[in-house]
Amino acid sequence: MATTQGATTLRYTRDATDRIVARAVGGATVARYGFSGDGDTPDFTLDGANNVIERDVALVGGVVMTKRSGGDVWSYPNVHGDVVATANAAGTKQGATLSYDPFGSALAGTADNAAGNYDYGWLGSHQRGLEHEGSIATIEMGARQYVPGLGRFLEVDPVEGGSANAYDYVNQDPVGGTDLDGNAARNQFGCSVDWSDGDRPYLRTSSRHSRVGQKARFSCPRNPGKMRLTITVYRRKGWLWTENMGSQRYTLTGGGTTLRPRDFSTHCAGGTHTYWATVVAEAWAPNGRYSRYSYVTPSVRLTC
Ligand SMILES: [Ca+2]
Repeated sequence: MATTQGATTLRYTRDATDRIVARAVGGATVARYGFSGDGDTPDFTLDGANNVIERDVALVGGVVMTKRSGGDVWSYPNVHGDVVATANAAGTKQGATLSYDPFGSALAGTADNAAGNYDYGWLGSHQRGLEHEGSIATIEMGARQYVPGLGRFLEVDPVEGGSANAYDYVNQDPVGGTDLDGNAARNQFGCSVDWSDGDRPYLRTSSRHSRVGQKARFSCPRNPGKMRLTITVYRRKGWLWTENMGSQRYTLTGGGTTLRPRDFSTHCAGGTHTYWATVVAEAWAPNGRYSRYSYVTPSVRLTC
């Protein structure tokens, strides 16, 4: 894929698994990226003449060491995984402390920890490449390019329902969630919700109970038992206000949970009213932070 901005043309070459294996600026290949495993984080970098110029070593705690003939660079992340400081081979901090706005725009410069103007900054401990050759920085998020200045992806979501809309990034919660592969929003412990497996949540209600159903699949492989689903049914009461008909909560367990339609034991009010329900899924991290996914069902008109 090639992108041209002003006089600068960038081209990435990808392999069969969509990993970037070469980067060209102005038609000349300036870097090739090599991998030693099946992930999309490069382990070594070659120049245009196929000489190995760098090796990337991912260390515990999210530290990434860039081994270079010109001197190793150590990149240290914050708790979000953003590179906030670099040190040289002697352990001496280089330059100012780096910082970013919530959506990833660099506020205090860019680290030089990879070849050329393609470095690791925001989410740099995950080796998400920051392309800063041109004046508009982009971040390579797996399947898609992300523009931190916009908080949006440049391409449509390859997985329908992976986030709030086709270009949205992690439901606009860039602090609590990530989308490292560009396919679906995940919270910091890898939890995600996939609405694409069936209908959106719906509400059916009767004189005896309401039924809120959907087929969303919640996946929380590293954090089982830490998700909760809350269903709340509302009734429109007059033009300006609504009545909360009550909530029910369900704790989700297991590495992946497919929700089935749920009965909800609220009673229909007398007369003809409009009802709707909110479905909120929350995933907790051990430190108390959580990600939230919410959906409002279409409203239904019912006479009891
Ligand atoms: Ca660089």
